[in-house]
Amino acid sequence: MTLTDETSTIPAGGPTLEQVRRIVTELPGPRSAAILARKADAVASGVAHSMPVSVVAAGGGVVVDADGNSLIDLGSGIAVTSVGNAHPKVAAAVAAQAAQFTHTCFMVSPYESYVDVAEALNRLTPGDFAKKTALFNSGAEAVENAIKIARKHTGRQAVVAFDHGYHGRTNLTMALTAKAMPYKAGFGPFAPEIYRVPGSYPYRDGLTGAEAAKRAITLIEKQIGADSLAAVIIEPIQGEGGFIVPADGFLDAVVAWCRENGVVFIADEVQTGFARTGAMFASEIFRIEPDLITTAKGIAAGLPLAGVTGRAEIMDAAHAGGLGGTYGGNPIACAAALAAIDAFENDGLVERAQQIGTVLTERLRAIRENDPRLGDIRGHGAMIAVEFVDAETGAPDAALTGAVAKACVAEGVIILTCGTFGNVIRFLPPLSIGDDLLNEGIDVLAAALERA
Ligand code: PLZ
Repeated sequence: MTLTDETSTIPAGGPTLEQVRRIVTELPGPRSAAILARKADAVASGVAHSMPVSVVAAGGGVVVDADGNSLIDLGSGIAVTSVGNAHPKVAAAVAAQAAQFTHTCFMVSPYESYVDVAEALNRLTPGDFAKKTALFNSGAEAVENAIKIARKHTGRQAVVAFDHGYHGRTNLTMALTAKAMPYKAGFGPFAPEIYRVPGSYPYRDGLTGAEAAKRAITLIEKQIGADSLAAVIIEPIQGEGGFIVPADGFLDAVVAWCRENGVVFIADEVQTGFARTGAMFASEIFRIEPDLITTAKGIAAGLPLAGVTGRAEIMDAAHAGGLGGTYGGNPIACAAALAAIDAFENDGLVERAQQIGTVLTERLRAIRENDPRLGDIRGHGAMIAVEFVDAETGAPDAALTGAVAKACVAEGVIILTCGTFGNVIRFLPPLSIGDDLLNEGIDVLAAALERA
């Protein structure tokens, strides 16, 4: 099936899209270049982009641009299109809902799909206790609301976040986010009563989970005091900060301390949630049961939707009318989420994420055998990263990372970097990608590394 206009033949998106890497022009090609020139004139410079293309279709494991270039997708729009771009069930659910009603505002006239999503989140998130959910539009908004709820529940104000943490770009979440450039520089003043402590970064701190937890807890007790602390918020695997997997024992020790001290433990699973890590939620990998969990990204396959889910007595602390927003839990986004959740639960996507993790990890380890610049390979499931270092000193090598990423982009592989030191390449492929494209993407990376 194709959509045609006078000038071009644009393929339909979704899994029927030809699954191939094909570069037919330089990037950007002439059509993309013309659109990107208009972008430069019309769109604020602060909204940057990493791929020099203008997209017309995507699906399976590829993204197609306006010039007919077909790129291997190893980013999923930053961990969002996990079920696959333009997934047929999602596309059908969105179209059907759009034809039915597009918006009422759930706070004015409620509808069933919001309740369905809440029930699904209450059921799927870890913890065998009574839970409730509230829906929002973005990951940052979910995080903001989790903090509001924790403060209301505890009657306390302080919040602890961690080194290398990322929680969003709004004012409160900028304060929670660790990295200044590009997220915070020049945008202050930031929200008060946010404190940052070191977490667990085994490759760089060499601490056991118990040691790292003790270091964090001591700082919290000495510098903040448990009596003032509403919440501790952490990504079970830190995303933008470099796919940092904490040492065993770190998260459970922090959770146990929070519980002893009446502090709300919030797991930010915006990036790790929904099968991404080879578990429905990364908290399961570390056997923790957070009091509150924030979700977004993968939940609705690209439609803007986010959630806060957690212990019913905490979630109910906010007074009626205290939580909400015009669009939170929009019916089209909820329809997309229900279709995506159906795919996560019934199409073997948790297992597929595990397989993708095995393929990526084995390939990257084989490359490392002859290339000590690959300092650390880490992650779970379809959330894998490699940290590049100077082979002699072990210092972060952002220049190499940037050069390799740039070479991959030029050859038609969508690759994302991350990390506090800018020296991490992360792999977040859609779970709908085939092994052939996955391997081809790594082949391109390996060749780029040899040249770099
Ligand atoms: N919490 C753990 O990963 C978003 C940010 C991309 P929003 N991460 C991608 C960018 O440069 O803006 C994220 C996250 C975690 C919160 C967020 C924020 O989610 O939906 O972007 O607001």
